[in-house]
Amino acid sequence: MGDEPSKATYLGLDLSTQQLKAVVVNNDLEVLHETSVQFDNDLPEFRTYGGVLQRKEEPHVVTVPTLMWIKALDMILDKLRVCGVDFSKVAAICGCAQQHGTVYWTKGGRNSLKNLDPEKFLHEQLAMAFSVTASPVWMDSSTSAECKLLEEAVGSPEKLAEITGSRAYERFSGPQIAKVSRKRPEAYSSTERISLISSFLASLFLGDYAPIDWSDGSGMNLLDIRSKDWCDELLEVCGPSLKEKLGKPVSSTSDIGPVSTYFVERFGFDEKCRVIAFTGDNPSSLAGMRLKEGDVACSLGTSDTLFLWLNEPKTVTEGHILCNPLDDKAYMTLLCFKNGSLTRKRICESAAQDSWPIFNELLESTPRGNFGNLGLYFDAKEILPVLIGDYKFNKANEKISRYNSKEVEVRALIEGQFIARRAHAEDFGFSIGPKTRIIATGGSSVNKAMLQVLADVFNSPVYISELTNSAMMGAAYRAKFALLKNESTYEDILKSLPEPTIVCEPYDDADTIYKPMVIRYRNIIEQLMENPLKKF
Ligand code: 5FX
Repeated sequence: MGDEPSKATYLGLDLSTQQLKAVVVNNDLEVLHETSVQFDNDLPEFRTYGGVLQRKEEPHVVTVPTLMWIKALDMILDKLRVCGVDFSKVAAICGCAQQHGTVYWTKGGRNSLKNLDPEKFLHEQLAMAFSVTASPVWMDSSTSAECKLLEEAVGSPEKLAEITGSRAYERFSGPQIAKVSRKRPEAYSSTERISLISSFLASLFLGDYAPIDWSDGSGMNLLDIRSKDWCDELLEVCGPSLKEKLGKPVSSTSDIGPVSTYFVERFGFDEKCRVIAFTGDNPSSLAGMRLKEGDVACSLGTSDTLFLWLNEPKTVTEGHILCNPLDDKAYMTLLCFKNGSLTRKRICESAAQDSWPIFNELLESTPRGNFGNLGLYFDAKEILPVLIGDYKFNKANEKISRYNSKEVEVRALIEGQFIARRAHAEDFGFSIGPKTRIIATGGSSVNKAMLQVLADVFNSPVYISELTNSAMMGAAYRAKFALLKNESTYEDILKSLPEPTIVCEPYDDADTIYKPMVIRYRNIIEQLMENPLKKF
C-alpha cells in the first residue's frame, strides 16, 4: 500500500444521528464503495426512534446506547468486506460524528481497547467498557442548571462566548459532563476517559483513546478557541480531574497513529494505515463542501445548520464559532436549528400521506408568500429561538389552531423554517444577497421543490454538489489531506473534483415577498419569547 501511492484508498465515516455511513475513495477521491447502517431499522434491538432514545416522562433527556454505535461499526465493516473492499489498500481512515455528545469509558476501558480479540465482534468485547451506557447527544436539552454554572464560572454568557466561541448551550458537552458529575457522581468517578462521539469512533480504530480535535472540541464550552487548550476555570466547575479524563486536544489535521492490530488481523488493513483525528459532522461538512469566501453552506439534515469559513474569531452570543478543521489559524461559524428533517417528516406524514412526491406537489401548488399564512413548527425545544410547539398564523397575523388546506400547511412549514434560518443568519452577521452562493447539502437537499423555497427566501442562488453526504466525503478528503499536508494544499488535493452546480435561482419578486416576512417573523418571535402562550 505505502509503496504505491496511486493505488492508495481512503476510508471516511460519518456517525450521524440516524445512521452510520462509510465511503472508500481512490487516490483521485472517486467513490469506490459506499454503504450505511440505519440505526432504527438495522439495529431494532436498541429500540431507537430517529436514532435516539427519548422518554415521554423526560422529553428533554435524549440519549443513545453507546453500544449501538459499536455494533453499527461491526456491521458496516462487514458490509464493506462483503462488497469487496480491499482494506489492505486503505492508506488512512478519518471520520466525523454528530457533535457535542459524550462517551464515558469506565476504568479499564483503555485496556479493553488495546487487547481486542480479532476473532470476536467489537460490541461483544466492549459491552462493559462504559461507566455511562447511554450517551447524552446533541438533541438533549436537560442541562439549564449546568449552563448557568459555566457562565457564572467565567462571569457572564458573553465572557464564555469570548473564550469558548459560544455562550452556554444545553447540548454542549461541558454542561452535559457537569450533569453526569453532579447527578451520577459514582459513574463519573469510575470514568477513566470522556470522549466526544467523534473521538470515541476514532478510538475504536486506534485501539487506544483518541484525542479530541480542536474543531469538535469547540462544541464543548470548555476549549479556549484561541489558545486551543482547555480552560481550567471551566473544567473545575464541571467535575473533578476533568483535564485527565479529557486528555490533550489536538489539531484536527493530526495523524493520531496507526490502525490497531484488531483491524489488521480481522479485516486485513495494512499495519501502516494511519488514523487521522476525527471531527464533528459540521466541520467535516465544511471540508466536504469546499466552501469559497462568501459562500454559505446550508445543511438540511436531522438538524438544519448554516455555516461559513471565518479567518478571525469573533464573539457572538447567538450561534457558535468553532476552530476550523482544515486550517489551524482559521475558524468557522455555525448556526444550528434542532427541528429539521424530523419535523419535515412529521408534516409529510400528516399532510402528504408520508409521500415526498405528494408533499412537493402540495408545496408547488401554493404561491410564494402562502397567502399570508406563516407557520413555525418546533417538535423539540428549538435552539434558535428557544421555543417548543406549533405556532400557526393567518394573513391577519392571528394565531390559529389549524390550516384549512394541506398545501397551505406544507408551505407554511417550509417557508417558516427557511425564513427563520435567514432571520437568525442575518442577526448573526452573515451577509446574504443575490451574489451569495448557498451550497445545500444533507438529506433534504435532494428535494428541488424545497430548494426553490430556500433560493427565494434567501434571494440567492442555491447550488448542490454532485457528491452528496458532504460530512462523510469531508472525512475521506481529510484522510488524504492529513497525509499530504506538508506537500499540498487542501485545494490542490481536491482540484479534480467537480464544482457545485446551480439548481435553483430566486424569482425576481422573491425579495419583495420575503423581506417583509422576515421582519414579521422577528416580531412574532419577540412577542412569543416574552409570552409563548400569547394570543395574537
Ligand atoms: C451542531 O451544533 C449540532 O448540534 C448538530 O448539527 C449536530 O452536530 C448534528 F449531528
